Amino acid sequence: MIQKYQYGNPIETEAVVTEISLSHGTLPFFQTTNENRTFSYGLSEEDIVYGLGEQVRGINKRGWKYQSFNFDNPNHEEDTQSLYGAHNFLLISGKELFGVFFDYGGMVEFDVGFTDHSVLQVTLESADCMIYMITGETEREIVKQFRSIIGQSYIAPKWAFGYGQSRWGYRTEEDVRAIADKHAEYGIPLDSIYLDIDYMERYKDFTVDPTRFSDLKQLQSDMLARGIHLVPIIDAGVRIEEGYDVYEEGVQNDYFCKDAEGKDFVGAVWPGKVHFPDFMKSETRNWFGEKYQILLDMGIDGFWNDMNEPAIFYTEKHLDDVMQRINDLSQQNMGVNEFFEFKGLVEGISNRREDYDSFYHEIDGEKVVHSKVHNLYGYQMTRAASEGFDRLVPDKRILMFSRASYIGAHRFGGIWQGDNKSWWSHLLMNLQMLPSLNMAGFLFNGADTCGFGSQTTEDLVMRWLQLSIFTPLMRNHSALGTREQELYQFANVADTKKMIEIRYGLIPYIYSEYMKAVLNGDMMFQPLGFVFREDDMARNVEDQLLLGDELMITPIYQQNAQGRYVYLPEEMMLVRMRGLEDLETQILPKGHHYVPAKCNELIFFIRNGKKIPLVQSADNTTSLDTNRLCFLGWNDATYALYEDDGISKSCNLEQNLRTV
Ligand code: MIG
Repeated sequence: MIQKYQYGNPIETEAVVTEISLSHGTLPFFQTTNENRTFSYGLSEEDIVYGLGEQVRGINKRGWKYQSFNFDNPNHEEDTQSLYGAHNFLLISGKELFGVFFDYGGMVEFDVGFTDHSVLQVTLESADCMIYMITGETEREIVKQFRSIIGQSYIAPKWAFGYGQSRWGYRTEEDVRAIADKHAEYGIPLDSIYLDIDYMERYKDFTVDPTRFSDLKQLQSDMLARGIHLVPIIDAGVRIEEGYDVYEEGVQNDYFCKDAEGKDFVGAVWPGKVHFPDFMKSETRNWFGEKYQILLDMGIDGFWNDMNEPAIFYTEKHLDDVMQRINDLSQQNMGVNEFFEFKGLVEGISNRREDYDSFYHEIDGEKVVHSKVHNLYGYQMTRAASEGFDRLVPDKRILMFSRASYIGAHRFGGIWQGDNKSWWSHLLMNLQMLPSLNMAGFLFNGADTCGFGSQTTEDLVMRWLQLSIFTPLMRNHSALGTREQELYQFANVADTKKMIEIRYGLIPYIYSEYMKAVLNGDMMFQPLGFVFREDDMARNVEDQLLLGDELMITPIYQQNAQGRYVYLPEEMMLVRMRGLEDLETQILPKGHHYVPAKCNELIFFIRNGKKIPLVQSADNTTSLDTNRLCFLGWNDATYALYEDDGISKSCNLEQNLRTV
């Protein structure tokens, strides 16, 4: 059952697409205080709090405080409170069982038993929101109800399930060709190469640098002939430059966000000074969406939208103030206090709350300060792109994923988990975010595998691949200046290559599970407690997940570990794989086990009485021979395989399912 409650005058987010009539009684479970801004729920000892989508910490969110306020934080750690997305859905399971969605585009604070371990407290910045309360028999069923009101998740093209290679630092056409050649030389399957900001001319959206990429159309067509798709980045900010059509059209037609005086707001990001498109306006969305045509016409069929929290390096006004103050300080004999003031001034220059309070959107003719709808910005940018694709290429799926997001954006694109680090803790966090992202509708997702910032290591590369093998997006991406981490940069390339081959062998299964989850409004990755509901041991597992109804994944996330402890809530089949044809299986009883797994060995489990399909690997997804299926698991089992052409938009579950 779903009940909808209204407080104050909420700004429409369009997260929910189903008409639901308002309930007028009091909100169940919660105490409402602080003039309807704070909602408190008394947690019992056994309660688990799931949800919050893209957030730090565990599958069970209890014991920390979180903030929904989309934030560019490439240095996030355990004590971080907000990341790139805002997904205000919680599912409480214990004494009571219910899901709750705080539909609110501004800042929300979730104190999940941080101040008091027995109190969950949600505080909104203003008392204007819609709250959806969902009750049901099981966790999975509650999620399905929620998903049914927020609309069907985005469907990525099948080629996007292939391996992708990316790095901030590929600067030229020659760089791109070399990446493709190297993968071919080593026989590493590859479906995509990502173009980061350096393909653009002075970081201007929808331009291509003519000297470094003299003919992108030709490059894309050469790459496609080898089964490789180029995926360029698009940033939120539009460079201020006379003669640049996107800038000039935006100014002429009032497509940009305004400052307090009504002038186009100026911030600074990669291109230098920029204006931010007002994606809250449908005119702006229509216009920006059609700009992708320039790249679509070159044969490009995939994009990633970046910097759309939006990230702001600095604003002119604040920079002036900072410079002024630093100037004053430098005139004095700087003591320790002045030194720390100076340090703080410089460190605090980017992504400032005051800057988000200083510009405006136009929503239904009204001027609305950005911070009130901050969390919707990346969502509406992704929507602009997706609706543009619907008009420009109505019959073809285009790959689209975004960095910033809000619930609702899942209908228009996928997401990646933002800038992580080449840290073992971030490998575990990658796993822990998967179910909460699925609850919020984000099925096409993945993290920068092997880690974005910081220096990766050969063993981290291997272990991280052993998780990414299972996620829809499998993209190796790293930051400028970090250790190069294409697989052939390491001595263990023969082993990592085998992991990529296993990925390709699993694609029919991964794709099928993804599509079933999309079309059934279901989860692809579930916490163990969603299925083994009466098993307290299973309910507390933080480092294993169920994939579909067939698998339990158990990646290794500690350096030098030669295996790991695994909890089996039922008898299962252990699979240990060094390559597609180099594997052993063993049936293990319910209970705790230590499972050895050397660095080059992938381990996972097949659930009792189930099987999964496997195929031979290939150079890319287009050359996969999906007619010759092999199976892994219980011989007498059947599997419902979803298959389609992977590119057209109409996807019918019944027609495309077959029992194998
Ligand atoms: O300020 O485009 O998250 O994936 O490589 C950094 C450069 C901007 C952030 C993205 C990252 C990308 C990088 N971008």
